[in-house]
Amino acid sequence: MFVQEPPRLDNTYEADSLLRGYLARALPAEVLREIEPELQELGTLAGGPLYHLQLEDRTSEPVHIPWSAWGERIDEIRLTRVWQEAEPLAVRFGLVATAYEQRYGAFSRIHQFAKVYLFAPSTDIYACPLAMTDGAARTLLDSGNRRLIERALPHLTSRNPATFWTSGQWMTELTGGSDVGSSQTVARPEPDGTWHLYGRKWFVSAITSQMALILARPEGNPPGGRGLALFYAELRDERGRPRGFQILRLKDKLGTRKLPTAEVLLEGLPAEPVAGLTHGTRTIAPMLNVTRTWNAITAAALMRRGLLLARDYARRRVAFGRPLAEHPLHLDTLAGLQAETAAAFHLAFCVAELMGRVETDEASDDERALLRLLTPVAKLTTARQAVAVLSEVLEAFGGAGYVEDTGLPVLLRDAQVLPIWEGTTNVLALDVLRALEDIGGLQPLHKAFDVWLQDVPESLVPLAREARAALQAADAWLTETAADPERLQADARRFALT
Ligand code: MFK
Ligand code: FAD
Repeated sequence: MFVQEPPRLDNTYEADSLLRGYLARALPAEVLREIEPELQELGTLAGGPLYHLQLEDRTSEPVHIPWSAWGERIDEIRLTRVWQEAEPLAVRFGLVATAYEQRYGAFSRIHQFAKVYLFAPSTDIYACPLAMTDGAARTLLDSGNRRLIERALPHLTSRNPATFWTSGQWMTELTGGSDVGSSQTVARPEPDGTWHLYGRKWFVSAITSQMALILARPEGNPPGGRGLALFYAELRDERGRPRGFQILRLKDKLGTRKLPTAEVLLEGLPAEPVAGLTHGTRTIAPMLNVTRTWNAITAAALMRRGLLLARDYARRRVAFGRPLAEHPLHLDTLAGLQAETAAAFHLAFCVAELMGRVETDEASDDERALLRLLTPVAKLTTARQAVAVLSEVLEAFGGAGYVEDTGLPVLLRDAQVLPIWEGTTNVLALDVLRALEDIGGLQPLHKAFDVWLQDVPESLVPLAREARAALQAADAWLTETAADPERLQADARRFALT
């Protein structure tokens, strides 16, 4: 009886010519030489034991235990096996720490995100708490709050699993996840100068985190985002019990099902302001920009995982007398996916490169401006590409791509969250407009383009002409719509996606 060979993964670093080619161009040779053994090790784990554990543990999900057998409110969360393995590995490989140790200066973000890119597809969205942890570290540093930096940074950037903390990002309420300024959670001061939070947060991912950055409105503050303040809270007491909040339930989601995302009732959670008692959305913006970059890297990584599997399968699956890999139309389909993946990869890593330069004070003003502009562009573009590419990847397996125990459908389900969380496509398209206003238009992009043109190979000249024409059209559109804000908004998504 015929039995189909399944797709196989090997060392995902070795197999990834896109990543290896990029790192060889982007990093000095001695840096690459030093970090390569680590990338090799991560590639071996990601394509071997972690991938097999993912398949083996496919159906398990986190469990919420609200009460102890004897009636005590405990809100315990039991995590899946992959998640239990992922945390110590993430700490050992310094998936957050690398960015803050800055061992390779401005290249440290490339180093970090190369590891994230290898790690993320094999760890069931454990990248989510890591992204928020990185975002919290950046936000606290940018806030300049010395006490909180000294208290939390050593945990967030720890290389020791016993002292490592992850952070949550508690923003979204029933009133609005895009319109965060409509939040109703209240912060009450106590006579002794401490603060307690009351309200309901509607989506709280990685609810097992030790700390969170939380938006709440100090009593008496005006409505809107400016009336919110950003608070820091340590979430559990020494026995692991929640401090002044209850987990109401875990969300029953389309994807990211290994990630415990909770609804939470705040009943006096002790918290501390991070940077004054107003302008909470402005204060949390560094968190948004960091997690949006993780989102873009994860999008590229999930596409790459799907493609590696589909390419391997094309060599094993025979149809009409020859492997799929020998059918011109199937090859053309895979080549299209490869092109989308490569484009997403380069856009995401371009943001990572700029972030590294900005964080080490090596960036010019134009590069700073470019980072502000390209972060939402990269998040919104790569997220949509991931959904489209992974849908096509499933089709490349035929019916098997639609069957759960192949471990393939989860790729598409997980990808579908990428355009929704951390700002939907529309919200990010509007953020592109906000960024253009902050940086004074498209000039930084024109200048970066001029620099790129200086070394453009002959073969890319027609493409460069097209890109120049697109930039000029964008300028014309900005001038044309300047006096018509409604049209500006209506066109924002089309603009951002081109
Ligand atoms: C695996 C991959 C990793 C992913 C992990 C994800 C796990 C977590 C999942 C989540 O979804 S967490 C929740 C994420 N929520 C969002 O992303 C919120 C989406 N909504 C927005 O982004 C809105 O645009 C926003 C809440 C920011 C609107 O806020 P406001 O206060 O109504 O708007 P406003 O007045 O325009 O902005 C306030 C200030 O913030 C302004 O500065 P000023 O006060 O100085 O004028 C803005 O310039 C600034 N700002 C807003 N966005 C910014 C920013 N600054 C820099 N960068 C940005 N992106
Ligand atoms: P809405 O804001 O109601 O949006 C509905 C639609 O309206 C969208 O299509 C949106 O694009 C559109 N829209 C909204 N405003 C505009 C506008 N001005 N112009 C044009 N279109 C607009 N949040 C957290 O704070 N912490 C978490 O840990 C967290 N984890 C999450 C995990 C998962 C799996 C998911 C799915 C969500 C999570 N979220 C979290 C919430 C997430 O950030 C929000 O769901 C998201 O920001 C959208 O907000 P919303 O659900 O209120 O949708």
